[in-house]
Amino acid sequence: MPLLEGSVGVEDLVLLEPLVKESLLKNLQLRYENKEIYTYIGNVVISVNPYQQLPIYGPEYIAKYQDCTFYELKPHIYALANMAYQSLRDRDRDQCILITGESGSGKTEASKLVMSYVAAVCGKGEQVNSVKEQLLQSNPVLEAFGNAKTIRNNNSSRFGKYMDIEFDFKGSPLGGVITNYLLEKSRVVKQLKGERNFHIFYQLLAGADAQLLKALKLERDTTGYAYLNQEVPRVDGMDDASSFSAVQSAMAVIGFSEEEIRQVLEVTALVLKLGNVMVADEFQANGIPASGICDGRGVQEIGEMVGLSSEELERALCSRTMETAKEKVVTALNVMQAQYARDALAKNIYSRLFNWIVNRINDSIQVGIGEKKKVMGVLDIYGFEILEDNSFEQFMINYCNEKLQQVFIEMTLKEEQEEYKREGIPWTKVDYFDNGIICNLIEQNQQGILAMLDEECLRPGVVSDSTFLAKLNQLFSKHSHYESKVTQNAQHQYDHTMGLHCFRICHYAGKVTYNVTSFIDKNNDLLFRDLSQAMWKAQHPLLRSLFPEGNPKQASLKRPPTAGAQFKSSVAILMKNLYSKNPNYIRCIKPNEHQQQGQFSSDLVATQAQYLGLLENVRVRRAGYAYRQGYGPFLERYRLLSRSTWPRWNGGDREGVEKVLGELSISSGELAFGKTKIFIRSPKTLFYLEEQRRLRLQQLATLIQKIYRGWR
Ligand code: AOV
Ligand code: MG
Repeated sequence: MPLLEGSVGVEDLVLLEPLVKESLLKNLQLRYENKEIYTYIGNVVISVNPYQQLPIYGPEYIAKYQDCTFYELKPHIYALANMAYQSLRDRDRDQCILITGESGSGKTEASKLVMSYVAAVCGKGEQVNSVKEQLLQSNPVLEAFGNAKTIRNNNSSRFGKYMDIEFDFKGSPLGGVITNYLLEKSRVVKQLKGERNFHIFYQLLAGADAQLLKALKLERDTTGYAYLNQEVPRVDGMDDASSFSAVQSAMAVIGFSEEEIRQVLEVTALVLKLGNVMVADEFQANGIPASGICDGRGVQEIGEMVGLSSEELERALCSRTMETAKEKVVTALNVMQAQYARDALAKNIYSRLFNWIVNRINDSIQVGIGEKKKVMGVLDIYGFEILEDNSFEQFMINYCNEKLQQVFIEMTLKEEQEEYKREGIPWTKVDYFDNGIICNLIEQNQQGILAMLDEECLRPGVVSDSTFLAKLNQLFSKHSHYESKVTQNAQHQYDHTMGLHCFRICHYAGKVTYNVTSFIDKNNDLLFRDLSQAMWKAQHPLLRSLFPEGNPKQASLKRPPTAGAQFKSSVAILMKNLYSKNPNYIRCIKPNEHQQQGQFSSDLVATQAQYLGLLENVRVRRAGYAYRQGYGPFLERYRLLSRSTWPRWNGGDREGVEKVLGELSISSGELAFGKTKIFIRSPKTLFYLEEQRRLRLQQLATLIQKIYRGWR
């Protein structure tokens, strides 16, 4: 076979010849340059972000893919969505669609394509359509509150999302459940150079009419807000004002009442205004410096908006109450502490608001208990990130990606090899990197980095980010995927890029240096009780409901789990859920760092192809066979192709399959007979079988018509 078949490269990398890194890249590039952004490895879809609208989506294309089997048309996300949906509907297998790739590679767009495809092909009727609308409209709402412009992606997801779409036995959608993972809430109070806060803030300021702005006591100009990075008020190609009306109508479609929408916007405005609350030095009567609020009007406005006295709010922001068994001691906070308290409050209000919105959407789309369901899960998380300065958030995000890579390895590569073993088919072992060792380094009970972090957070005595780092250095100095200044010095490696407060993990997708500053604090994620109690005292129903622990009657002394522990357990639940379903993979690739169409940076793609393990994936797939099916169903589908098995066959399934394939004289190298399944090497043989079947069906139909006419 020539290196590249036709001018646009091979559609399935399994057919690539010779199979080496260079030809794989060249193939992806050639396709990309011809606007063929999708390529298969067997049933895995590789998607290279086009950064332009291609005319390959919409009803016409959906209709085309709906009537075809997976390999019949050009590779497309629609083909994958179709295969998953049909398998769910006709074979009663729960599905999950796993979309991975680094930040800006196109995961969120891919997930929306999957959802819109499924919505277009499943079920009909008024009731069903309204469910579909609600499911689809959850996207703009969650993107407004959970996405932001970053250096890597103008619409970057800053939270992880897993959505189960639930269907009845006929394949009509009943509703769904959304699970969200760790919003990057530090963004609420601070953004990196060139980045923005969450979209909703800008949308609100740009899109609210004068009346709404007045009611929320906001100014239209973004420059007045300390929490909004002043460099980038706008993003190219993004219309904040029109997005705002889209978000409002989406909320209405989902079922938020007008009152609920108003309250959500009030809380959003509250966060912005909180950022402008200035804390400055004051002196107590005894001369000890303490903090006070110097912009009284802001606090008063906030107080009026949420029904809280300004004294109460000021007290909560500027002092801290310590309770012992016997007495209460109130201490004044210094300016730094008070600013910290203010920012902690803003972050907490916003992230709790986000959770509330997700729960509210779930209330609308949830399915009645007891209805028999089939499920399709769609996973779209934040992609792997390497920034200049990586903190706790990147650590969590990359940990999650590490786990997903493990799912991919286990479910695709390992499963493929094991299936061959089970079926007794000869197999040449393909080596691939198993990242289990890195997952363990991070998450192992009592011994992993997260466990060490928790230990430091809970340990009495003086703890700090440095004691945490010291502990890691001591424990992991010999670990092959851990590095730090200390371990490097011990090995006489002098790397100037590594700071003293840093540790580095060699992730499957590359080395990332994490700065431990604030790890303890972010993991603790504690809010001074004064603040939660003040919020609970507010008259504003939504705000108040976000702080149930502020209720003195409910205040428990039990410490809530740390942010890391919560994240780890939600990731574990996610993994269990994914393992219980039939996986379908979309591997997204980012073609360049500039969010530009038509640019294909070979180096950048090569790195991604390498860590996504594309070559190993093709090798495994090729060492093997592109297609396999149990003898029973295979015979059922193709037995009409042989005189021995049609119209009647009394022998065993396997013998039947041998007869059919023998009569079609398919070369024996193309086939392997496993214990329970037939394996076919190339997709071409499958096309051939399908084509023969189609012709035969036509023949039979004509025959039946003839007989029928004869009878009349
Ligand atoms: P991500 O989800 O993988 O990043 P997105 O799906 O947000 O990446 O894609 C980034 C941008 O690339 C989008 O806003 C589009 O402009 C463009 N894009 C992606 N896929 C397509 C497509 N199929 N057709 C046209 N344009 C596309 V992150 O959320 O940052 O990891 O955390
Ligand atoms: Mg995204």
